[in-house]
Parts: sequence; C-alpha cells; structure tokens
Amino acid sequence: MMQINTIQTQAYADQKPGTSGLRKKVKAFQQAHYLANFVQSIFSSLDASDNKTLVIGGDGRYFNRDAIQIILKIAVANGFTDFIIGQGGLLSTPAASHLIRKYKTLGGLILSASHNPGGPDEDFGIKYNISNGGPAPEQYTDAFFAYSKTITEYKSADLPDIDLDNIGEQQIENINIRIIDPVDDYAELMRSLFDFNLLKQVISSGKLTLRFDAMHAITGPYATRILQDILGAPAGSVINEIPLEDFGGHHPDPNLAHAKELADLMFTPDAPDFAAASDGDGDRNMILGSNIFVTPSDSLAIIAANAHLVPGYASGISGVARSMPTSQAVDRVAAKMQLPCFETPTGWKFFGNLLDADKITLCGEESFGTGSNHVREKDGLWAVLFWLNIIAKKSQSVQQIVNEHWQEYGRDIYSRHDYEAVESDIANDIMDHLRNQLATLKAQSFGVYTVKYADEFSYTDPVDHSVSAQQGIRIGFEDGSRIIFRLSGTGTVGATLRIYVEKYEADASKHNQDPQNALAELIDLAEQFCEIKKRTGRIEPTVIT
Ligand code: VG1
Ligand code: CO
Repeated sequence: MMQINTIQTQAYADQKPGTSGLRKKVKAFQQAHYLANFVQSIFSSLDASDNKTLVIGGDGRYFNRDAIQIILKIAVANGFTDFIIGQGGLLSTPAASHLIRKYKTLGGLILSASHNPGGPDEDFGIKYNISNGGPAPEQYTDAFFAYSKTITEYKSADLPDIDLDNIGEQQIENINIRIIDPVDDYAELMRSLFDFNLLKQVISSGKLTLRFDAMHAITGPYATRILQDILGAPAGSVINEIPLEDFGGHHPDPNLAHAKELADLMFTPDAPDFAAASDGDGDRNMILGSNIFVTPSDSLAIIAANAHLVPGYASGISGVARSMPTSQAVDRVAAKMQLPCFETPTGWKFFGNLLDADKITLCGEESFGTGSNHVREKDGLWAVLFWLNIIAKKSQSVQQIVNEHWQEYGRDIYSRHDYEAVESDIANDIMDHLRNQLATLKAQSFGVYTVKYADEFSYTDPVDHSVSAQQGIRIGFEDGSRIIFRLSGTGTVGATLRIYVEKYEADASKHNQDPQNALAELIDLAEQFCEIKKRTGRIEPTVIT
C-alpha cells in the first residue's frame, strides 16, 4: 500500500480565485505548501463521487512540471486513481476541456496564467474545471476559497515523480497514469466540425495564405499539426511555434499591443490573406486580414451570421451569448436571425450553464475569446479554423467579409482602455466614485450623449438562478453607445481598471474610421466619470485594444 502522509500547514488568506482560477506570481506559488493548500482545498470541497479520474495539463510555463508532480501526490492521497496528462505536462485549455468531456472524467486541473507573462519572476495559475469541461462556477470557487482560509493540513502520497515525457500508460499499484499526445484528440474534434477537405484544397494550393503566431505558447504544437501538417500550409506559416517557459520574455497576449509585429505585417504589401495569434493557454484568438484587424466582438457576430457555412453548425444554432462588456454587434445578428441572445458577466464560467442547457451554441468575449458548445472553454484555434472555413466557402477576403457585415448590420465601433498596476486603494476609490454617480446620471446629457441607464451589472443565471452581483458599472446612452468600467480579476499586481467604450454607426460611409477618433468624445466622458488620469497622474492607458 502506498504511504499517505498528513502534512501540517498554515492557511493563506489570499487564495480567492479570480475571473479564471487562482493567479499569482510564481514566487507566491513557491511559498511553503501554497499550491498544496489550494489543491487540497479544491479536493476537500468536491462532492463525493465514484469518478476517480482527472485530466491534468498546462500551458508549459515555468513551474508547470513541478506543479504537476505536487498535484499528483495530493490527488492520489485524496483517492484519485486515474490520470490523463498531456505529454510534457502540456495541454491547451480548450484541449483539456475536450478531454474532460470525451473521457468523462470528474474534472481537470489546468495550469496556466493565460496571457500573463511567465518565468521565475512572472505569473503562474491553476484552475479546476468540472465534469462538463468548463471552469468551476462560483459556488465551487467560493467553496475552495472558504476552505483555503481555514486549512490546517493536507494529504500527500509517497508517489515517485512521474515521467511526463513518454506517451503511454504507467501503473503504480492501483494508480493509472496515461500520458497522451496533447494534440490528437483535439485535432480529431476540429476535423469533425470544419470542412478539412475544402480547407486543405485552398491552403495547400496557396490560394489562401496565412500566418499564425503561437507566441511561444501552447498553441504552437496544435497549430503546426493542424494548419501545416494536416491542412498543408507551407512551413513557416506558424511562427514562434515552440512553447517556452517564459514565452520568449513576452506577454503571450494576442492583441495589437503584444502581437504587434504580426499586426504590422498585415498592413504591408507582404501581408498574407489571413493572420491570427493565440495566447498562453490557447483559448484566445486575434483575427486579422490583409489591411484589417477584426475586433473580437465583430468576430463573434460574423461567426454567428455565417455559421450555416460551416459543417459543424450548418444545421442551425440555438442562441448566442456575449459577456456584458462585449459590443452589441452579435445582438444585431441574433435579432435578425430571431435567436435568443444572453448577456453574461465577464469570464467563461458564466457560459457553461447556457451551453449545457442548449440555450446557446456560440458565445464570446471582447477580450479575444470566442467559442461554442464543442467544449466549455473559449477556443483560439477553433476560431481561426472557423474564419478560414468562412473565407474558403465565401471566396472573399477578410476585409470584404467584414465590410459586407457592417453594411448589413451597421458597425459597433469599439475599444478597450486598460490601466494596469493601479494602486488598489485608488482603483477601489474610483469604483466607489462611479457607484456614487449612478443614481443621478440618468437623463443627464453630455454633448450629444444622453444617459439612458446607469447601473451596476448583476446577473441572474437563467438555468440555476444563482445571482452574481457587482459585475461592472454600465453607463448606456440613448443612441445605444455605452461606457463600462470594471476591475480585472486576472491581474497579479495592484488593480487593473478596464474601460470599455462603444458606439453604433449605421452609416456605411463612416465605417472606416479609426476607433480612437470615432470614440474620442466617449473616451473623454469616461475620464470625466472615473477620473483615472486625474487620480493617478497617468497620461494614457497601459494598453489599448
Ligand atoms: C480577462 C478578460 C475576460 C477573460 C479572462 C480570462 O479577465 O477580460 O474576458 O474571460 O481574462 O481569460 P479580467 O477579469 O482580467 O478582465 V484567459 O485567456 O486569461 O483565461
Ligand atoms: Co487564455
């Protein structure tokens, strides 16, 4: 019998999961028993079950391998007997979600801090996904946090360190560990959704040229296999394809700021027809065409409007959802298609119930996340394949597709301004200051903008009726424009204030404006309301997307 040790520990006060799991500096995770405490808190909070199988994998960032060895020992001590682990400890977030569903495991542990930088002085993260493959809902994460605050001991088995690098099964007493190829199951799933024959024809013949930036993160192996090996894109189409523990020193964040070289390339004569990038754990995507950047909000709307062209969705979609700060572009598509459209708080965990109940098929967030009912996470490469399938089917450029979409529906001009690492007290004061204005803002006019509503978003889940309050401050105007303020729940230094600004433009002659110009008045108004520049002395946002 394997020896199970009970280890005395002291509780940490700061293990509250955020928008997507627990994210801290690596150094925080390396404190005595820090990771063990949290993992034990997860296992101790789960209901008893006969299902003793877990999926484990991460984005390969620094501390990934150490964490997996620690987790395995605690999981075994807590009665888990079967493990499915990606080779090298690697799994993209959507691939992990798929494995949980496909092999009907109790859940999975995903090790990632997503788009945050990696390395000994950077970030690490861990989250638990439940049996539907999706991030643990708030009832769970609240329970994990509550347990972590009073934990006094955890259990750890005398399991030797496991070889994570060789594919195959390892049996140790009654424990079964399967090291699998991280890409196989996921590639098969993608083949079942998209027209791979058509894609192969246009991509391998050079009719449709592409560049995919894996940002030295997890999608490297996935994109290389699918886009190059299977669909025939020439070598070099996937760049930065080797996952590195520190992502080459960059933020693996696919946006105009952090994937700048790729974005710049798309506005030169050498641009391929299509370009995309993905984040640390492979759930985000950025879509670009020659001379155009597609906002994630528009991407969701265009995917919904064209879903009938894609085999996996050709029989129809049941509904759509977007996070509250995501632009209203998809709402217009839903209205025209007479489909239900839901508005959820930020974070993928809020889509799970809607997907499980088949109230929606497609969903997305402004933060470069798009997905469907094929898994219960957002999925970067899935969005890329969706776009490629639409482009191939329509034989149009990205720019043509976007412009025609705007002509039909109008354009929701959109931008997000992030102020990172703001002193927490100042950030909280700003939110209070905004809250205090809500009652009096209604019906006030500011230039051409008249306030229609001003409130703090609260969400009642239509399936389990759970309520999530304080999900962001919304100021909506009579013409449909909105300004939204919320504090990030994924940062690890101070607070990050996100300001989301959008404006609807029906007139096609005004569609090709620069968003920063088109939104200038609203951006000034946002400052008037929140006073971030005034209160911090900053002159501009840290990141504009
Ligand atoms: C951010 C995004 C949110 C996303 C979350 C996790 O959260 O805004 O839309 O779901 O990251 O994405 P926040 O609380 O920092 O705004 V990932 O790719 O980091 O798992
Ligand atoms: Co991510």
